[in-house]
Amino acid sequence: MAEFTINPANSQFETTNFGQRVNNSESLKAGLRGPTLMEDFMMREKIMHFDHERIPERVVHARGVGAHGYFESYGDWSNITAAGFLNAPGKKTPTFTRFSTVLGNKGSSDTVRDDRGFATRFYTDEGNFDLVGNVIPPFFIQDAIKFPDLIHAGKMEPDTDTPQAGTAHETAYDFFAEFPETLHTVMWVLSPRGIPRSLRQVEGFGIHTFRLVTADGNSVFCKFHWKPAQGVSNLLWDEAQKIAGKNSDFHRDDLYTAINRGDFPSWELGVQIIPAEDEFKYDFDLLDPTKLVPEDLVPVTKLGRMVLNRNVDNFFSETEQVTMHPGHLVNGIGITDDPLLQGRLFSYLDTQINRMNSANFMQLPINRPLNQVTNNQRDGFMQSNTFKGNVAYYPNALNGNKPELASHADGGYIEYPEEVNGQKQRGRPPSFWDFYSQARLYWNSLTPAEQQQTVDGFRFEVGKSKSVDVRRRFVDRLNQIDNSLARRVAIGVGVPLPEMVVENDGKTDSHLSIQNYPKPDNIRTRRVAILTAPGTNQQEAKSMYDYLTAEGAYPSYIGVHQGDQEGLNIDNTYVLDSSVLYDAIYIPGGAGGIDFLSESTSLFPMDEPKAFVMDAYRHGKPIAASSEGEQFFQAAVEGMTGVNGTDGIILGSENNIQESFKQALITQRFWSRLPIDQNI
Ligand code: HDE
Repeated sequence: MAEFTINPANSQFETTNFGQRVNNSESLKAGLRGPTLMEDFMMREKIMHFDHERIPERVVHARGVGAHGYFESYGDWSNITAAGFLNAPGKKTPTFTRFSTVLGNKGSSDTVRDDRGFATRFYTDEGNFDLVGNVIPPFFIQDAIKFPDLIHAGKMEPDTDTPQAGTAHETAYDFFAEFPETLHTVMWVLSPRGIPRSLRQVEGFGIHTFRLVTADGNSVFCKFHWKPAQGVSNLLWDEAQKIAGKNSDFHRDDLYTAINRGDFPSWELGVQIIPAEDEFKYDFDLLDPTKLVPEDLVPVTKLGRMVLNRNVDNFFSETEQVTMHPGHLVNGIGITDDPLLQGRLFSYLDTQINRMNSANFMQLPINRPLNQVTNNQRDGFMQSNTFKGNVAYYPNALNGNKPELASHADGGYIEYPEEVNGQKQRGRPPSFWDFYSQARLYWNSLTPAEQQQTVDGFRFEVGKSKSVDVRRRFVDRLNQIDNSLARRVAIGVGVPLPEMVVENDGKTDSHLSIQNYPKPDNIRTRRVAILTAPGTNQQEAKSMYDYLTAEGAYPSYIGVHQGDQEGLNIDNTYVLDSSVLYDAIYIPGGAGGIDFLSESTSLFPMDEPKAFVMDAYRHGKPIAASSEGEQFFQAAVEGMTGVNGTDGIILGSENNIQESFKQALITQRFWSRLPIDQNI
């Protein structure tokens, strides 16, 4: 993007768009107190441009954050694909990744409950390959023609334009209850997967079954996966809701900060490879996007690794103007007859022409491929190329038939010669008609604590429906998945407890739980609040701060006021910050601090330091306390009900708690502290 990059700091004079240097702080008037003159070209141009600054936001996935990076292939994968970016060990390809929520408008909060987009563009030598995926492996619907219905039901209700950014309302659950193929994905969104702790700690999925095709034309089916080196983690709903108010840019800030500090997040790109002869081997259809391929059945082969190492310079030019498209394919990667994918191939270009207001948006720096684009497409709004000569057609003798048509040998795209035969008809194959088995597989694969989070999620979301009929119909659908799940939700949303109609087959997959997901061996980027006040034991506070910093964590002192507080330089205060914005807390000793914190002060909301500790405790976060800090911890949590035990609570003297605190930070959350209401 270099030749289009402008650094205003290096530009001496302001000019108009046609290059005239100007002084445009005041408009041109007839007399200093007189009317503004129409002839003021500086004012007209400046205001006109401002009036046109906005473009339509994406109709879905409007809110996002992007970052540049690179992909590095682990090997030569030409045995399964002709894709050049995968054909040599160590081969590097630049990438751009955009994460997004789905339903909320551009200005909504990051931590809403939702699926999320995970879209990556590979700027390969052979053109752009866009892997436009999500963070949840199945999708809600089987056929693209239902997408407008799904989104109309899930987005704000049209009469009031509420609620913002989430499915916790009547029309969503009315639709889900009426259209049960949605249930598997609804289960995922309502589980902890729907509220990630960080966009660095999500998996990514291509969802559809794609094809990999070799240079010889051999093909296998594949599912794409992104596996985060940072592990997978989520928020609790109480945290997510509070964060939405405290910092609606929580996920964006988290990504920008980690990259700015050199803690580059990375993901391994993997594929589940399914040989052509196994197409009909499973009890689900590979073309049905509401199903995943359990990793216990088909393991993921890791092809390479992506590192995000550069933040955008300009949100609009890059993140907002990037136009990802599942139809941007490179040689060696092909599509299947998945009816959702087929419809997507139409939708993206169509919506982008609307949003970008010109057919030439692929010429923008963030969109154009690294290799040269040569074809006979011409003109259109904002054409920025100057094409020489009089030939814009093929075949042509005048230009010696240039640009030529590329054969496979020349690197031309290899279409897999799939046989197609059938009667024209609407409908879906019988192999698409099972809506409950994988929803059950997912439910069964969650740990008891994750199941509780999911039940709580349903109680909240379904409970937001004013219509008792919608709540009852939805609970009846859940009952097709699992009776205990349905009963636990039913009691919360005030509908009759359903009798069992299907036996749970007990099937599980060992790769679906977050709690059991492999953890990184370090605490890099973990945010830790060190609670201080006048009288805090400086030595203890500083020692923990230095230890955590050396381990790569991000500690912050929380103080009573900003600036110098008895030698500690305080950035964050009990007014600015809350426990929900941190992964863990530490309470150093110091008698003065304890006394001070136990009194109310107008410098922070009443009992805020105690609320810090109480929230961290009931959210299952690691808490360390030393010396008198331990007494403050006990005083804060005394009398709390429902929270269980001391897992992840590290009390003791200054030095012997540091290593245990580190181990607790690796665990990240102590689910055992959270209550469970299993037997209803
Ligand atoms: Fe999208 N989707 N989608 N989608 N989608 C868009 O394209 C659409 C689907 C996904 O960061 C839109 O440029 C249809 C599945 C992501 O720029 C639009 C269907 C998956 C992004 C569109 C689907 C996705 C989009 C809106 C059903 C996961 C954001 C703006 C057939 C595999 C990309 C735009 C970015 C964006 C249509 C289903 C992921 C309207 C019709 C399944 C990550 O074209």
